[in-house]
Parts: sequence; structure tokens; C-alpha cells
Amino acid sequence: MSEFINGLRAIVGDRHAVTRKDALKRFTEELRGRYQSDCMGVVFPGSTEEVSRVIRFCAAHGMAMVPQGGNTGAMGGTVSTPEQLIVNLQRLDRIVEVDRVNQTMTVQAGCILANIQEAAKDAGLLFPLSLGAQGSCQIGGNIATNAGGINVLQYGNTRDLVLGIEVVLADGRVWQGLNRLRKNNTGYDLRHLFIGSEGTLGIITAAVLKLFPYPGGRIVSLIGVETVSAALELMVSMKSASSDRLTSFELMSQRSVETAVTHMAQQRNPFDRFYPWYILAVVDSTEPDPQLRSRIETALEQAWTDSIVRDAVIAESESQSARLMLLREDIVEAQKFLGGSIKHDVAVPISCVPDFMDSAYRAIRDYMPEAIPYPYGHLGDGNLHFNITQPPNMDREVFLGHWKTINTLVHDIAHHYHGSFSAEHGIGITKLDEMEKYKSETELDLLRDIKSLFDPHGILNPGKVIR
Ligand code: S2G
Ligand code: ZN
Repeated sequence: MSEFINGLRAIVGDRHAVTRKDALKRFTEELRGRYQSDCMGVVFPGSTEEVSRVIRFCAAHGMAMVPQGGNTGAMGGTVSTPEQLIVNLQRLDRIVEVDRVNQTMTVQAGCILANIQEAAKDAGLLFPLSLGAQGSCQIGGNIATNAGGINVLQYGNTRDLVLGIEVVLADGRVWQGLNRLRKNNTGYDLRHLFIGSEGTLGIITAAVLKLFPYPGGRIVSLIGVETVSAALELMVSMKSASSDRLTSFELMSQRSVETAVTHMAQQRNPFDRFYPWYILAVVDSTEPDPQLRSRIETALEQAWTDSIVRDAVIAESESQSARLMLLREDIVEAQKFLGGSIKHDVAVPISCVPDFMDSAYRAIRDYMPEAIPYPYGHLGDGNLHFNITQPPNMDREVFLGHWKTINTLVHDIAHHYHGSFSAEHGIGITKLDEMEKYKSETELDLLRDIKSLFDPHGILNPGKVIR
């Protein structure tokens, strides 16, 4: 093995090939602590060319690789085994070019998402991908998992934000697909095979990102409603009042808001009582627009008159906007104060969300009456994190032992409503069973054919996404 490591060091340099167990910990820790991960080592290539040489070297030695960005994935997509090498892209962290006129940014895969957002803002533009892990996740990982986040409603998933990518293939060849054109209609659109492939078809090393006008005007409101159906009625009226400039429309359950207010230091109840459901609504405009604000106020007043809305607050300042938006982030963190949590990342047609919710609540109540639904999510995209926290008096590990059964209950209901068992977090190793349960044999055959075409020897993130 030392000959192998020396070979890697000859490519990336001595200090960029790490095998000491104590130094590997942060690369083998899995976000939700569900999997034991280990590896034979981690390499940090400093260029696309070094990634190519590492892959060729590993291919020649039959060594499987696990590509890794910020290691913030929730589905075990970068879990590795003692026989596998982690290829971490953090050294590829250059912002190569910002083109204001073309409204594109060319970046290396290891750029931290928050740094990309900042670089766009410095250029008076917006890179709209926004999610809880943005301070540590890398754009290569966001692309590899087709990350969603809270602005999908207005700007789409990562897939919609990428014009071109550079990928190193399983045989070391580099596909330089850094297309900066909005129109390039030349055969199969290969980038879309790699976006969302979770490192199983190639290692993404750079990308061309779409940028948008920076929203100089942002109207953030928090609204209390009685039912999810009322929330959807509100969404329709806010889309109309904002001329479809609704950027985010996030749903939070009473349980999630109560838990955040109770356990998260900077949180307090935004109203004088709690409501069954809350909406965080964000409307963006290129500059402050008093008429737009007035239309939003009118829409909320009308919804209050029509008993759709129980209470609402529109932020009066940037700091108040930030505080309202922080509530949505804090409910995610707050879950851990309730003990074990069984997670879901489902999507259903938006009009089916109320029926999905009713069915899912009923199914959990029938299966485990003391379990506590803790739903929140991106209502505007029909993407719900219908998470279940443990009964207070149940042992955490005993509860988590019900993970697959409870997943099946919830995923079956999503499937019943023609939904998806994976809306934005991807498959990793967590949802391999679901792939085989809910996808047709034809689709699975096609996915396996693509995998064997691009990675015939199974050395790129083996065992992830598709078996
Ligand atoms: C969200 C974050 C990850 C999680 O907050 O929308 O995607 O565990 C989630 O829920
Ligand atoms: Zn989410």
C-alpha cells in the first residue's frame, strides 16, 4: 500500500495525500451519523490535470474512488470503505471568471457556495442557489447532487443554474464542457447526465453558472395559517400580487416553530400565539418597489379578511428580514433537541400536498401514535421534509430502528400521489431500495447501462445511486 500512496504523492505532492487515521476523521464523518465511514486515504488534487492523473493511477491499480466536496450530503453519498480512496476537491477553489454581460461565473468545483454567492453579489449579480449548508458545501457537490434549497420556486434547481461543466471521466479523460452559451443545441446535452449523478459517472472539476440580477428589493413576510390548504390559497394570491416574483414559499409546522423558539437562542415567538402552520414568503425585485410592497400588503389583508390568514408580519428592515429567514434555518437545527429524527425528502404535485399531509399524519398515527411529525419544507415546489421525531419516552436507537418502515409508509404515500421519494437530497446509499421499488425495470436498466458505459470497472463512487 505504501507504494500506492507514494504513487499518489508523486502526483499531488506529499502533503496532499493523507493516510493518518486521526487526520481522516472529518472526511469520513457522515452528516447524520447513520453510517460508519472509513477510507484508505484522502487525496487533494490541485488541478484538473492532477484529478485526471489520480484517476488514471487508481484505474491502473483497480482502486475505487469516492469524490468529495464539503461532505455535507444527507444521503451517505460520500461514505467510503477502508479499500476506497477519497478524492477531495477542496483545493480546486478558484473563481475563474465573472462575466457581467454574459451573466455567468466560471468556477472550480471546490468553491464554497457562500463564496460564490458573495462573488456574484460583488459583481452586482445573484447566484440564487441557497441552502442551509452554504457556508461549507462546495459547488461541485451541489452540482453532483442537483441541490435544491429555498429559491427553487423562482430560479430552479442546480440543474437549471448550470450552463456547462468540466468532468474527469473514469479513464482519466477530461470532458471540457464549460459552455457559456444559453443556446447550444448540439446533440445530447451531456451536462445533464453528470448533474445529479453524485460522482458515479465522472468527477466534476469546474462549472459555468448562470447569474441573475441582484434583488435590490426583497419583501420577506411570515404568515400564520390554520391549514396547508389555506397556505396554498395564499400562495396563489401572492404569486398574482407579486406578478409571479415569489422567490420562496416555505412551510413550517407549529411543532417546528415552537421547538425553534424554545431551543434556539436567538429565536422568539414572532406572534402573540402559535399557529398550526407558518409560511415564510420571499418576494424579490431588482430594486425596492413600494407598489409591489403595497400589493403584497393588500393581498395579505384580503387573505386575512377571507380567513385564509390568521396573522402576518412583513419585515420592515433587512435585519428583520434576516431574523424571519433565520427561523426557517433554525427549525432544521432545532429537531435534534427532540431526539431521534427519521427524515424524508419527498415531493408531490403541489395541489396534492394537503391530501399527502392528511394521509401521512394518519399513517404515522396508526403506526406509532406517540411519534411526533415535524414537517417543514419548500411548499412552493411541493417538496416536503416530512420528518418524524421520536416519542419522548422511547429509546433513540429503538426509534431509529423504525427508519425503513416509516420511510416506506411515507414514500408509499408520496408514490400514491405520483410524487417522488427524493426531491432534492439525492440517493447516495440511503435510497437504493427506493430506487428499485419505485422505478420501472426499463428506467433501472437505462440507468445501469449509463453507469456501465461511463464507469465500466465500477471505480467511481461504487454502490451509490444505482445498484
Ligand atoms: C431544508 C435541509 C436538510 C434537512 O432545510 O430544506 O433540505 O435535513 C433541508 O432537512
Ligand atoms: Zn430542503
